[in-house]
Amino acid sequence: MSLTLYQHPLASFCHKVLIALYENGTAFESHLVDLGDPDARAGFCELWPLGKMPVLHDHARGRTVPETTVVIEYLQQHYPGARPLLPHDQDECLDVRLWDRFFDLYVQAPVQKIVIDRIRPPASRDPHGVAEARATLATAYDMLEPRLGERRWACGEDFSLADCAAAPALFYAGIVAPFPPGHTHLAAYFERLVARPSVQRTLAEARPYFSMFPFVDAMPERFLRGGAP
Ligand SMILES: N[C@@H](CCC(=O)N[C@@H](CS)C(=O)NCC(=O)O)C(=O)O
Repeated sequence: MSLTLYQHPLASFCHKVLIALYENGTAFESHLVDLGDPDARAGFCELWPLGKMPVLHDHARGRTVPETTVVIEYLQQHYPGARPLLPHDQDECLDVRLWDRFFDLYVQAPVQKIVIDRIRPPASRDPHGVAEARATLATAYDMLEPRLGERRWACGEDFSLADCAAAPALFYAGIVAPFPPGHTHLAAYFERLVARPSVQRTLAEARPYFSMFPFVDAMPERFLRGGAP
């Protein structure tokens, strides 16, 4: 097996790459990284000293590839499947990259801020930073609502890199900050995402670990239970 993905099934950025792999049926070996284990963390940091998951290692080409967006572009270049996740047209590609950045930076990042704050000792919590993160999420939801009224997927009719980023970002965002009731297009897009087989498979693999999620108390029963979305 040429490709090894260093990942953890609960981690949202790992979901982004898993969805891309499953969309194209790309063969890979999974190496579960427990960053709570000091030896496992030290070993993983030898691959990528920043210690951020996932990281792809390609044995055939002798390359270690960190950063989810780069990993997915790498897969498309060197292990293309039937379903390209970046368009060939360069202008369309810019749009896909923009919305990929949007979901990573303005949905996933605020969610991480809110989640990490919950597990900090009370004295080191950051209420101001959490309020800023919640405001960013609210703006992101407002930006997505009209856009998703006009498109099936984040950038049009084709499922893309941007949707790989959107699925885990909105999955965890919707738990820590539920979509406002009037955001029907956003809610409908989320349902399309979770109905996608690649996303269902990723969530099914995460399910045994959901009890470790700091906001598990707010997770909808249907995700805890599994089965049809
Ligand atoms: N920009 C990175 C973000 C990766 C990231 O934040 N991964 C999280 C898991 S969802 C992580 O490894 N966190 C561990 C830590 O910060 O110690 C990417 O796109 O790969």
